[in-house]
Amino acid sequence: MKKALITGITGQDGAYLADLLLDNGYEVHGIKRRSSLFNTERIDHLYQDPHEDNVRFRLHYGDLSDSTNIIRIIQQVQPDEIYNLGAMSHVKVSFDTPEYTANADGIGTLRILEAVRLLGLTEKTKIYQASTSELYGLVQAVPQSETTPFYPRSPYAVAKLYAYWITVNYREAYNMYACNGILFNHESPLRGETFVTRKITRGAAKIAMGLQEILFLGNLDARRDWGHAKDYVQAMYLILQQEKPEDYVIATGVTTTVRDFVKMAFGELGIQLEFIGEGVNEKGIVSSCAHPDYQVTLGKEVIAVDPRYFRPTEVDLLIGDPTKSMTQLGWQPKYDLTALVKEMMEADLEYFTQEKMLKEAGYRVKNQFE
Ligand code: NDP
Ligand code: GDR
Repeated sequence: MKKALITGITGQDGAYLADLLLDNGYEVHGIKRRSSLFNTERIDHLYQDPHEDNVRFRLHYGDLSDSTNIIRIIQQVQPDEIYNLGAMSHVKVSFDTPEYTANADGIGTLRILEAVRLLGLTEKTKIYQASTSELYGLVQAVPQSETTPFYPRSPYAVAKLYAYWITVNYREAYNMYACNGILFNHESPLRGETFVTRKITRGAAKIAMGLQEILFLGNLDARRDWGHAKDYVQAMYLILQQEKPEDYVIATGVTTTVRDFVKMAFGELGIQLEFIGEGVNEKGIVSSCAHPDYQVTLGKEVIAVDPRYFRPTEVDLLIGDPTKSMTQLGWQPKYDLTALVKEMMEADLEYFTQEKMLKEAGYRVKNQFE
């Protein structure tokens, strides 16, 4: 039975990847951080009592900033495959915590590679590094492919640039099977609540249900190539099943503005929005509502711009060229953006329907910080 070790298993991609690898017959080990609250909500359904026999899913406490911890876990597990998904993954937050981001996202990758080398596992263990379209940053050429030059625009992207190149370097220097998946934005109902797509689907659901008046967003002009996380973890797996280790772009090849994503999300609820004004004065107002139960009135402002969400340096346009992954890996996404938005909206509507019922029954609902 193959063994996989996943860093970042409690995150969006870690949860989908663990599901996939368990389905493929793997023994799956994950590294989770100690937290004062439970942080395993996305993988709770995979829990197996460690006291039982034939357990195929185990968690280990750890942190990418702790070399000895990483070495010990890799020594204990002796994985065939490591998926390094752990990271401080929020671009805007990386401007507030640049040093920590460099440590976890940049040096954390080195710690994994070095542990495999020191433990003499270079022939056994294959490594997947979660690289990102943020590496392209300031637009040099579109669509972005494996050969497009990088120009990172945030402490997050700069840390990931180090991680990208150290992965390439260990592959070339020590003949390791180490690969970068350069993944464009991918979303799902499990997406962290402060990334723009999930913030929008949650906001739209709450506004439609009368739980929130207005949704504040940042740059509505930014364009992203959005796919579904379920499709993208399939690509991660395929990248480690090839004869030769190589780097691959994973993307849909379609780009959409944040503004249009907002329209699509509200559109799923039968609510049409019209955007008026410009820059910080831009507003999204309700122009029609086909759903009798939703408490939105025509002409009501539901979207406003708050410069607090602007980034000091922005990535304006991402659009990936997935030709290599489609031809070499045989990778094909099953979801398009319409199907993604629909799934996310349905999940958030269901969530807030339950929350509304709890609220009406007198339960206190959690605070939400953005
Ligand atoms: P999430 O933010 O959902 O998950 C990040 C995971 O990393 C969480 O499990 C988190 O733990 C863990 N983590 C954070 N810091 C550390 C640390 N110091 N040590 C160990 N683990 C840590 O990200 P996604 O699942 O969306 O992304 C997975 C990876 O792919 C990330 O590396 C991200 O940068 C990269 N990526 C993501 C893309 C996307 O669109 N989603 C696109 C391209 C790349 P905890 O739950 O405790 O916070
Ligand atoms: P991104 O994702 O920075 O591309 O990084 P995010 O969803 O945070 O932003 C996408 C775009 O939307 C604009 N935006 C807002 N963003 C947030 N978070 N909140 C807002 O209110 C808002 N309003 C507008 C942003 O300015 C940006 O242009 C994600 C992460 O998953 C990274 O880890 C990953 O590497 C990249 O995708 C590919």
